[in-house]
Amino acid sequence: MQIVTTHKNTDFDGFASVIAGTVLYPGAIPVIPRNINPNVRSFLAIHKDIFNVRTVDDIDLDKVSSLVVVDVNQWSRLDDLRKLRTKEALEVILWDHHPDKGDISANWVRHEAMGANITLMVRQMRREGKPLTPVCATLFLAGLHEDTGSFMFPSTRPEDAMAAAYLMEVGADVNVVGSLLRPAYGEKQKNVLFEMLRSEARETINGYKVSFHKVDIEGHVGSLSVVAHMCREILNVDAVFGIFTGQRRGKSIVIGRSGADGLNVGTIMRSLGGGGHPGAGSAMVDFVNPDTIQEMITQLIQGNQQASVQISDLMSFPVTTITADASMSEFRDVLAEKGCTGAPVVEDDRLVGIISRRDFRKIRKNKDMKAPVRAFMSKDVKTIAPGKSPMQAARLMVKHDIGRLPVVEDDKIIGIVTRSDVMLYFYDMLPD
Ligand SMILES: [Mn+2]
Repeated sequence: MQIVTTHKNTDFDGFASVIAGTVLYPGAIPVIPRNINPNVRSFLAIHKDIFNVRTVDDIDLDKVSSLVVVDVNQWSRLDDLRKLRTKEALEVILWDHHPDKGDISANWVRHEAMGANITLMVRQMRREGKPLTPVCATLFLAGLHEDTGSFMFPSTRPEDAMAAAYLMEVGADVNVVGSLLRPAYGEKQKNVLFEMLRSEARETINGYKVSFHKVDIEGHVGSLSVVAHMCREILNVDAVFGIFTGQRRGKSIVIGRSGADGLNVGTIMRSLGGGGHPGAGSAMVDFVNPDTIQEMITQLIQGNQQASVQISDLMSFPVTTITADASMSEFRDVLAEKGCTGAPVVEDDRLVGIISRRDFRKIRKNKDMKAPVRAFMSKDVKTIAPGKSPMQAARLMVKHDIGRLPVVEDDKIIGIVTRSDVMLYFYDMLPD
């Protein structure tokens, strides 16, 4: 007997991948964990007859000779089927898209980092020319949207969008996808969200706006990840960490959501013993006080950040400067000669202002061209230190509506960073 299964707390990507498994391995029986996400549960309530899924209770484990594992790479996340780990002569086939390597060693593996696991399986079905029903295509598209945050999570790959295009071509219904993914949001979730907003503690860690929310929860509340996601949308911070206590004695559930490229929640959650993607993750932490968890996350973000790109990696140097006494026409010549659009203004090697091409607009009469740069420069110069992040530079530029930031260390200008340097970084086009 061959079975296909996925991780506990099954989401649409996991469930879609199980169904895709039954298409790719005809005859394989779909086995889902007892614990599945509420919106997948309501989907199944309506579509039960179509998919004929079983749970582990319906399966005689002794008869299983082949196990297809999808959208997960760790035995511990497999419900009771993890008992198969020690079974001899069991064939294991693994399909996974999580960037880390787990502990399931398989006879056959397809492991590629993608936004969604279903992407890998749709690509294969397409290659093999497997026909798909519109219902299947719709379910698969729901998995794709959910795991990629509708193609906006940093983990999204071009292949995800290509798989989505194919699914739409073969009849996936985007209206149904929209209603399937509507979050399970009720009275309990609303109370938790209000409590999260009330308990907000915001910090700037290495240039990222991060908010922590320590919330004590009475009884069981599902869909906490949905609430954490909504919380981040409302606060518009780079990352949100909900630290929930009280659900299980002695344990805290930590749920993180990030929208910032360099702040990988999955890595942080793995360090706390959990898992996830760059944009979303969670961990169950034993016997730790919530303040300690916040401290641990803060340190992980700091550590995480040290290896990443700093202003000193993007800045240009040496810097073309101009003296405050130089005339505007000399400044015009410098711009033409150096091909730049502005320059820091110095006096005795000290930074006293900044001037750009735009400042020529202030010139009314011809003789103004003979006036010194100091008369037209802006004296309120914003600078940045070389160790800061591109995100911090971008924030300063937006906040003060400026296009260039001198990079200053020990009162000396060591470089300059412009809008286009920062933009190149964010679009991932920096030369290596
Ligand atoms: Mn997935």
